[in-house]
Order: sequence, then structure tokens, then C-alpha cells
Amino acid sequence: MPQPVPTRRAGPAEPAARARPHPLNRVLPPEVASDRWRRVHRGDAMARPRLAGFRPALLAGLSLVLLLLGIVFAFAAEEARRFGGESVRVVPFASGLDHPWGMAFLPDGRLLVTERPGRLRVVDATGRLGPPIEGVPQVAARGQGGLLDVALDPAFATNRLIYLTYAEPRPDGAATAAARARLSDDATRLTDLQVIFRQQPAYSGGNHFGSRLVFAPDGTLFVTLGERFDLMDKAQDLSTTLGKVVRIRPDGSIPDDNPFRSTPGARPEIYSYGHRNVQAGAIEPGTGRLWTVEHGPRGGDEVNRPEAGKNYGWPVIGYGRHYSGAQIGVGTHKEGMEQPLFYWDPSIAPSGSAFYTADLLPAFRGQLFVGALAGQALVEVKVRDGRVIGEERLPLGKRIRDVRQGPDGALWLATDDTGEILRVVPAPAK
Ligand SMILES: [Ca+2]
Repeated sequence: MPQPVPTRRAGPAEPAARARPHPLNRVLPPEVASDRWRRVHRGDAMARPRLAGFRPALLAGLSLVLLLLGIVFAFAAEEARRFGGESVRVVPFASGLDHPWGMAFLPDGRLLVTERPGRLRVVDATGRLGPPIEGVPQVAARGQGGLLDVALDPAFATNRLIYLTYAEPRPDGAATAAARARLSDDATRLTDLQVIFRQQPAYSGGNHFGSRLVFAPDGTLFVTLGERFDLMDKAQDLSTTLGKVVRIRPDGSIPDDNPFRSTPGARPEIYSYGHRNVQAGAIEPGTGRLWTVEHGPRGGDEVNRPEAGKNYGWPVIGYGRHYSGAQIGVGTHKEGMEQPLFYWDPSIAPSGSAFYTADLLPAFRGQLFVGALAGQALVEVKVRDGRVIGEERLPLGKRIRDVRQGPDGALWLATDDTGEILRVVPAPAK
């Protein structure tokens, strides 16, 4: 069950939030439905030799029935569903991507999409995939590593700068890096590539690279990171950038007011620490504050609102248990370590998030939407006055890797396993 966690200032969360049932797995996801239909269809094809003696009319009739069933399932997948106080449909936009990871909208409405194996593409307004953009840095595409997030410079319209995070190959393994480059006017190639951040140290494992790029209203850039799983203790070590959120200027220089800028032995780019694997970050409308969502251990995914210099606990405190079944560190609380705003038990495996600010789906406004990989859902984190009061899920039967608000006001989703871009739109008025 989801367990809202009180902040130190906010006091206990509302009990109603704890009582919310999980809709997950109670509804047959559209993908499962269509898989079943495909299995039926394949079964028919395999059985055909034994049916060879039947009259062609019977076979034609059977095919027609199967065709109609297929059409019914196709519509069912896009049927109107209640979610987040709205009646929505989830409609396909693009397909054929290979592990899409991050999305960013160009000013003309076209979409930049990263693919984890190391490609960056433009998807046009009709959903057609463009060829791989040239000049993308070489990536270590193994495990959870590869080409990860993409973001546009706030002044992209005039400077055409974009930012990427990726697992950078190094002599001693790989580590997350952030780079910026100029996108050519025809959006076919990157030039002037400059690495603006390199996580330290590199490591040979394939897990927990993070990462998301989030521009703050003051023009600084947050990069959210992981602790590379095996090196979890380093999330508490300020001489590394493992398990940290870092804050840099877009050129990679260190902002004057970073919390550890004057701390001997600490990396000056660190903003907050004690994180596990942060694959979602978004700026809260109104306050301009950063919210992050991180993969926890088994039963401990967290929503946090990182503040400068604060310690978010991993692996000393946390909810859930290690994959081995062992308790996390000293338990769930420790003086000097921050509590999450919310955590999930069981885990949903969160990646990608967006605060909704548009007009198309008014009941979504001000709420945080999070993609769930293992949870195979879009999750609404219900926010009231800076506190999390509960959650609601839209089961999709697909691993959701990224969530963005589009210029059309729809919520756009990238699916990790099926390589699709989906749009969450209002259902037609009855
Ligand atoms: Ca924590």
C-alpha cells in the first residue's frame, strides 16, 4: 500500500490517502488483452492445416469474427477512462523506437526523443521517426546505461542548445555525464559538443546511472544521479557525485551559492545527497522548487523535494528492504536525514515526471505525474499545498519511462518495452 510520509513541518499525512486501494492488476491492461487476442489468432493459424477440409465460407466467417474482435480490442485500448478527475483516452502517437528514454519538445511542436542504445531522433507532427541525429556522443549502452535524458536550453529558440545525459564510457568503466551541443537548423546533427558534467568516480557495473536534466527558474541546471547500486555507501560521501543531485550552470561552471562550494573535500556541484537512483525530476509550478522521484529498494521508491545541502538518507535510512531481504541501514528515521514526501510499497519503479500546468485537462493542474516501469502505469501524485495526499494510477500494461506535458496540453508518455510514444488526452464529450 502507498504510505504517505509526513514531512517534519507538515505533520501526519491524511489517513484517507493510506486507505486508497491499488487499482493495479485489477484491470486487464490493453496490452494483455491484445496479447491474448494475438495468441488466439496465432492458434488459429497453426490449426489451419487441420481445418483444410472445411468449407472456405466457414473459414471466411471465422476470419471476419477475428477481425471484428481485433477492432473491438483496438477501440477498447483507447476507451474513455476516469483518471485524476478527468475522463481520458490514451492514444498512440509514434512507434518503432528502441527503448526511448527522454523527450523534449522543439518550439515547432516536433519532439526530440533519445533512445537508450545511443540515438537521438526527431519525431514529426504525424508521428514519423526521423533518422538518427549525427554527432551524439558515444555512450556505454549496457544494463541501465546508454543515452538517457534530453532537455532544451531555456533560450533554445535563439541559441539552439540542447543538453543530454548519458553513460559515458571511461577507461575504468562508465559514469553519467551531461553534455550540451548545438542542434543544426535542419535538426539533423549536433555541433560544438561540450561535456559540462562528469560523475565521479566511474564504475564497471551497469546499474543506477540516473538521470534527468531539470532547468530551475533561476537558469541553473539540476542533474539527478544514481549511486551505481554496488557503491550505495558513496551516496553519503561528499567527495563523490554518486547518489547526488548536482546543480551547475549551463556551461558546467559552479553556481556561487551551491551548498558545498566551500566545504573542503566535497564536490562543489553537489546540491543534495543520500539519493539512490533518481530518474525523475520536475519544477513545482508556483514555488519553482525541484521535486524528484527516485527508485528505492524493494518497497521504498520515494518522492522528495530536495533542498540545498540536505541529506535524503540512502543507504542509512529508507523504506522497504534490500533485494536480499535485509533491513535498510538503521531503519526509516535518523536525526539530520530528511524524510520523503511520499513512498511506494510495493515499488512502482518510477522514471520520468511532469507537473501539469496546461488547460486541456483542468483537474490535472498542479499535480505531479510519474511514469512507472514495473508498475506499468501513469501515476498521479496528488499534491495539496506542497504536501502529497495520495496517488492514483492509470494502468497501461506497458513500462512508462518518461512523462512530459506537450505544447498541446496532453501528457506525453514514452514506453520502455514497446518503444511507443502515447498521448493522454480528454475523452470526447458524451
Ligand atoms: Ca530517502
